[in-house]
Amino acid sequence: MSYFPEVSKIEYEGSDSRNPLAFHHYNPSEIVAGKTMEEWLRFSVCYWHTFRGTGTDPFGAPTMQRPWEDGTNSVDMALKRVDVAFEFMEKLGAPFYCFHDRDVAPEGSSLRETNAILDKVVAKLKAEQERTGIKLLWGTANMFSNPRFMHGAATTCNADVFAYAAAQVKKAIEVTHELGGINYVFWGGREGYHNLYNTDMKRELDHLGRFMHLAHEYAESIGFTGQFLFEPKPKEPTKHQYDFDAAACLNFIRANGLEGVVKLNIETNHATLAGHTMMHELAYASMQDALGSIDANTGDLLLGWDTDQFPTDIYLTTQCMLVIMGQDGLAPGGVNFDAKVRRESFEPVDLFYAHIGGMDAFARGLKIAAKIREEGRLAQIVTDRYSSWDSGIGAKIEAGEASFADLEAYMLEKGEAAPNQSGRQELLENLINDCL
Ligand code: XUL
Ligand code: CO
Repeated sequence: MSYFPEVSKIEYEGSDSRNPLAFHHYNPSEIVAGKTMEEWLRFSVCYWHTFRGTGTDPFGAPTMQRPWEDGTNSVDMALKRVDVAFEFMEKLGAPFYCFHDRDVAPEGSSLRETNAILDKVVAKLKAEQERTGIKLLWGTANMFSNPRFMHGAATTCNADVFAYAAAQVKKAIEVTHELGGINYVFWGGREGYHNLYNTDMKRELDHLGRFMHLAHEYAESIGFTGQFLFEPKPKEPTKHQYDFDAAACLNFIRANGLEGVVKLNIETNHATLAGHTMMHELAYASMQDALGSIDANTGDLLLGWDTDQFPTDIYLTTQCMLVIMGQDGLAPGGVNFDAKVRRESFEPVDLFYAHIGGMDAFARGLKIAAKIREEGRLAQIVTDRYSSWDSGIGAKIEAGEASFADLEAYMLEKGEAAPNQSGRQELLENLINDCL
């Protein structure tokens, strides 16, 4: 039984190919800057958008044609969907996938029943992973869809809901471990507030710190060594989300003694919702050794919400890869397409076009970033720009050998600072274009 009968294995055909069901740039075994493309890019398919997305938006009904769906959220449907997912991922040649507990299996009428259903689906996921060699990049728990989480999960005002969330994350870590998951993500969609009049922010954040320590202790106790990752997002669905951006997450991590325990999974559309570029968030996380993985997507310039489109902009993927190559890759993390086809692209084959486009865009970003790094002009310009710090007064300041009084004496003697050099922004933009 095939769910995508019109699609065979997607192969690399090179940049002259006009076959829309072939890679034009992503060639998994091709070596770029010392590693294969597959090693650099570590692509992952997300279960939620790709296999559970219906095309609904706040204004309209589902649009997606998914002939295999029977219109239910039954256990049988969940099991059948595993076949769909693995056929898709195998044909695409994606080495990894990610899921929320509730994407892969429906909830039962009690936590006990829900866990039993999850175990049943996980057994099938495990068999399919073994059959295909596809691995779990990360697992996570959906603690935002069920109405019980309306006030949050780890940051709820309802202690019972905190306990439920703890039980759910305990189980999600167990199944991630069972499936050999390499990372575990915490995205706190409802961990935040809508109104400060009714919110004890200090208490909520203390609870989140407690929750993370409990999660870490439990993971260690069962031998799960996968990397924990926070996924920053400033808002949506909550008005203010505590994991606002990389800086807010890192502050929380340090304030709660979670350094080394939690790194970051940076998502493009979340970065832009926070008023940052993706490159800013990546560079900020990377410079603090906290860039663990990325959710690759993009927003829309004219829509203000999290549209989670597939990334096709070569400048964006080049900027991502410049930072990722700067830290020698993302492993054990990867490039997860937390992206959905738009509701007008409703045919199953559109899922292939979307992923092929995203993978090709990242492959191009990788090759362009490699060229920029190999030419070395960009790095040279940055080195030159800071050369006043390499000797003389700059070197003394960096070495901690100059006090305010020393600096005053230096400048009184000199009378005026050395002239500034041009920032060369236009030249730098041209330099990037030279390598496209
Ligand atoms: C929501 C989002 C999530 C996380 C996992 O904006 O990005 O799907 O990636 O919970
Ligand atoms: Co995401």
